[in-house]
Amino acid sequence: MEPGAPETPEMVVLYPLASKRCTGRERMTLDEVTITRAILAEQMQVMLDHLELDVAVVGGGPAGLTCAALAAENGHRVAVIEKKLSIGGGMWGGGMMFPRIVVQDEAVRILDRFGIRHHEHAKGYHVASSVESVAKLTAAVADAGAEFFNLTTVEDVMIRGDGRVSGLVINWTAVEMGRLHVDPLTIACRWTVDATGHDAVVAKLLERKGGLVQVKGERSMWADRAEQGVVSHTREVFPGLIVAGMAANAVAGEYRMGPIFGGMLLSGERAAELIGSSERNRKQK
Ligand code: 48F
Repeated sequence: MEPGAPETPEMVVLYPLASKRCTGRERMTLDEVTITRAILAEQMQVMLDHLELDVAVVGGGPAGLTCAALAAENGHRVAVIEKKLSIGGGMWGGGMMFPRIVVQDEAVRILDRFGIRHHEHAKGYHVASSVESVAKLTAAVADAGAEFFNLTTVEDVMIRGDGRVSGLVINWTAVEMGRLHVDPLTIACRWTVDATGHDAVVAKLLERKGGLVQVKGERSMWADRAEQGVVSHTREVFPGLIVAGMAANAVAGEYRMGPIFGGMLLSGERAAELIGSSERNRKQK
């Protein structure tokens, strides 16, 4: 084929200017409409491909990201739905805007698994950069094949005849912020992970809609107790709905822990394990 020749007749129609390929020596001519079309067409396809998920992780904080990366590594079709522009939740800011997090011995293997550098400040207390932690967890989610839907708010769940949470009702965060009256859309998922942090948004939705889940609300600071609790409170609180991270402690009426993050990583790992073992059992039946 001649350098610069359009590859297919369809390309000429869809991308009249872009269809002339750059040979490497000449500068390509950029076409704004082609850029627009590329974004719209590609993202629309990504959205269509993710209308039916194995795992929808609501909230892109440390617990949600860990869960999403590990669930996707296990072969599940996973998406992270995050209402803010940026992924990372409460981890970016470290402690009181000092961008460092502390991770205890038990969870250091998770830092290592995702290539997050750390060093031991005092015996058992490992320190990592919060920015590096978010970046590497986020990269791990992407590398494992999960998709991100940021700027998207979960505003309700779908529960049909089987009595499971089997889907999420979503809308653009901008619609919520603008208090606009715009109907949402719905995606289906076998598993929902409420990783929305202190607010435990999905669990609270179920509480409001018929008291299907009880959210006791988190208690004050007690790092040691809270860090232990967050892993054991990571569980299926309603068919199809797992709570992870601070949402698990909020549901259980457990303490908070501040900027120690081992429990968040371990809780995300536990959520992925619960999904994995439940799916294996289901497939064996
Ligand atoms: O708060 P967040 O980081 O939750 P986490 O993973 O970690 C908690 C720690 O950051 C910290 C702590 C550790 O010591 O206590 O607070 O449990 O992340 C929750 C994410 O959920 C998003 C929110 O923007 C944040 O990024 N989120 C909240 N509500 C919704 C949502 C919603 N309705 N739809 C989508 N995302």
